[in-house]
Amino acid sequence: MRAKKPIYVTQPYLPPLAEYMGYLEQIWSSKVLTNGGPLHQQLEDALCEYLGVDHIALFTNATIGLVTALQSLRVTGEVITTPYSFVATAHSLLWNGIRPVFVDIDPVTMNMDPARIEAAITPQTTAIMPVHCYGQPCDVEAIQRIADIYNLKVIYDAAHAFGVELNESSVLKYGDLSVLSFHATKVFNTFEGGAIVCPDAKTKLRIDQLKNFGFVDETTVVAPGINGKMSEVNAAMGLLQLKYIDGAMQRRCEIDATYRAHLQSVPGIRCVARSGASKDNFAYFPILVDAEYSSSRDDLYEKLKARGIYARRYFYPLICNFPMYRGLPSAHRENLPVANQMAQQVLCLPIYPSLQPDEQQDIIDVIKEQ
Ligand code: T4K
Repeated sequence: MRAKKPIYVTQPYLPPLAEYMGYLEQIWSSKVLTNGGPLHQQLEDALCEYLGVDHIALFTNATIGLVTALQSLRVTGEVITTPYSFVATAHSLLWNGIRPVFVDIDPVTMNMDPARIEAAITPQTTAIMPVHCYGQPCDVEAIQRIADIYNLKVIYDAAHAFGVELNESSVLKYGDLSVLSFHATKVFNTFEGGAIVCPDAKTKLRIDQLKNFGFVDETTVVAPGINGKMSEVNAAMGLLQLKYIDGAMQRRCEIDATYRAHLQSVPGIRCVARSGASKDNFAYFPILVDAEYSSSRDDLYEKLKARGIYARRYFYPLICNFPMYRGLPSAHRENLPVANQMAQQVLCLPIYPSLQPDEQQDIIDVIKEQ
């Protein structure tokens, strides 16, 4: 059996093109293409309302958002982070001249294990950068307790956590700053894009200056800022996506439930639990393939690929195993047994609103073939 057309791990949600054209006409008529234009301002307001947060600074992508978040809080020295993430998490540290210190993850949530943080703190540690991996909330209370004791900043890489709530409130409110990604592959997309969720207007103002080269007015530059601004065409896509986001998330929820119903009885396949959030976004569908399954994770990955189903091994290889990180003392395999094991077992299955029921059934059938 071969899938009729390629099935990717994700496909962007695309709202009706005719509605997008309406926004383009507005841009053509205003002639404002970027630098904090009207649609950019509208999207910041709309996102604050939708997400239930007070201040948002839009960005050109999450990577530049992470780099700027660290710069805005003047983080230096060492930052404790997770190796089980997309490489942009640690790259944002290197771009600030900061040394990443990797700690292991929890085998159930796949997030940074708070019990490992204290032992990794040194006099050089200034912050913690956890990731809400797959949109699953970190143990935010435990992380904050440690941060308070040692006077550390907490910057969440919330690239996967759009719309996620914990105890009926946005998970983006925890820590000093949270950084979202609006990349094409994300639950909510602006083609490319991202945002920093800020706790107050003063912090947002500094971040807005840093994403605009460090300008505070026409003739004054106060810091070596970057160009991190979101353009009007990206903001327009965001405004349009917001109209349809609840339906898109509902469809993801149904796909998640169907996978769980069909795969829970397959020996050697474990669906990663999604239990932490009071509102979930179903951003990814990771499974863990263990020795009980009839083949290895990589054989299953190749078998799916041969049928036109492009599952992905997020996050293999671990960040700490890339050449620019593997020399760090914290990158040693013995320091990160859980992350190393999960990276060998994980496979993210396709999940996106336009995935058709027969396509999902094909995926399930291939996994069930022994
Ligand atoms: N922190 C975390 C935890 C992250 O996961 C990410 C990004 C970041 C920070 C940085 O965020 P940004 O700076 O990107 O805003 C993808 C994404 O490029 C990346 O944004 C994402 N995480 C990462 C987990 O996945 P790739 O290299 O796997 O993407 P790619 O191009 O192979 O796309 C996957 C599939 O999606 C394709 O097979 C087909 C489909 N696709 C993709 C694109 C780009 C489409 O159908 N249309 C598209 O336009 O990294």
